[in-house]
Amino acid sequence: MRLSRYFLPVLKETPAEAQIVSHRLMLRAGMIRQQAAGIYSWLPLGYRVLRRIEEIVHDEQQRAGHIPMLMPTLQPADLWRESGRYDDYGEEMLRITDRHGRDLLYGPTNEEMITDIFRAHVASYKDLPLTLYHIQWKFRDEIRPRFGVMRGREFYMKDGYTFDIDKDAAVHAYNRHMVSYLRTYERMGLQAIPMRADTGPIGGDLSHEFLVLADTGESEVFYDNAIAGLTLGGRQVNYDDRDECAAIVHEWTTPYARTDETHDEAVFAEVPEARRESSRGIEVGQIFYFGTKYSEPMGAVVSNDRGERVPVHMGSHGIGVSRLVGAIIEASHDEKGIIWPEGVTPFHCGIVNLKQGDSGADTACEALYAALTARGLEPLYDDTDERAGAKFATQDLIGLPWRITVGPRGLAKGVVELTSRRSGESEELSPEAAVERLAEIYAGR
Ligand code: P5A
Repeated sequence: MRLSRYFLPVLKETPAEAQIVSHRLMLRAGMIRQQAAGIYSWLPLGYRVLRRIEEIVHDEQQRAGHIPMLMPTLQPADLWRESGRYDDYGEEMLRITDRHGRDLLYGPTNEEMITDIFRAHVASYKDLPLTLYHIQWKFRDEIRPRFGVMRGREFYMKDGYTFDIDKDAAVHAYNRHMVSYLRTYERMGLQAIPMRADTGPIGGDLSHEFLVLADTGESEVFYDNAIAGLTLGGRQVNYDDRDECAAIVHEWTTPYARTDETHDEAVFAEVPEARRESSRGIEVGQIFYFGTKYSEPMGAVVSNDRGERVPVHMGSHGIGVSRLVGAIIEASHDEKGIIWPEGVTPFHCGIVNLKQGDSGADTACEALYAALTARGLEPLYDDTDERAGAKFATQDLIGLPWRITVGPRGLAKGVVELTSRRSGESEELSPEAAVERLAEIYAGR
């Protein structure tokens, strides 16, 4: 993309309404625009990051054997009357009446709708296990939407629903989700710690939230720092293997890690004092096992291998896709701006032309642009007439992990400069070597 033809409305001033760094940086970097309280347009740069995150979520869901689909944002109220949640959900639910006087709602989640789909089409244990998911906009009329996309009213969520014949099978589905979520967050450059959680309006008695540690998080968290070093790394996981998934879950859930909702001082006191940590965290996902809470009242029954009709065991599993954009920035920025992890960056690198209009510099930048594109990389080429200082400031603000700087002085020596946004370190190398280096960095991403 050439910056002169792009739409990147960066702000010079820091917007007064933004209280936390991710909100400030998303506004300053021209990623979002607020349209109403807690409702945002995703401008081109923000939209690119949202899409990258969504792609990682899809990829890891399908790796775990989960099936993508799409349900609508608007739902009939009658489905929620069947489960009893139409009245229980309260004021967070946005209720709508259509021209025929029918009650609808803008979905805050989809347990009822998926249960309806299931009961219409599945009748036998032979069709289980089944996990269906979608990534769709949700609406919750939060009393205090704040912190930009972190606590929006309209927000983008991946929500997956599991159907199993009994509790053991459903717990495997739960474990499989936990493992796939750990992989998902790691690919985004995040460490998200699973913590025992309350179940709130979703229900059930088994639930974990995934928390990214950050001072601006809304939850207070308490944990054994033995968990902070755990990574899945390149581990290959067989998602059909119950023991393997259970072992990983055991590894991640044995050290103490809870939010203020479930915190127990007496149990925490058993962790050696030097390892006890308390801080704040951002909830980027939550998983639930709730058995037959929806299948029983809604009649989602299947025949088991003895020919008996039994309600199916269910769970639901969510990732805050739009919230993750903010959470990643909270975890990865400095005083100059955002620092995108390679896994989610909106462009793979920036190209800064120090002397726009100089035929040598222009030709070298065009050649770099073509060479990077031919390697499957997407550069953002700053071909504007801004002075070098302003170009660097924009690059630092929008946070692309790598920048190639091209100017007549370097070209006279046959080199360009490759700079890491994270370390700030630069290296002079030939344009060909710079392309090669970036292709290596992004291989497999
Ligand atoms: C699980 C999937 C559920 O709704 N039903 C379907 C279950 N869980 S949840 O914890 O309530 O939400 C899942 C994730 O969505 C994000 N989230 C939000 N993001 C931005 N703004 C909001 N107002 C908001 N509310 C929830 C969180 O990341 C949460 O973990």
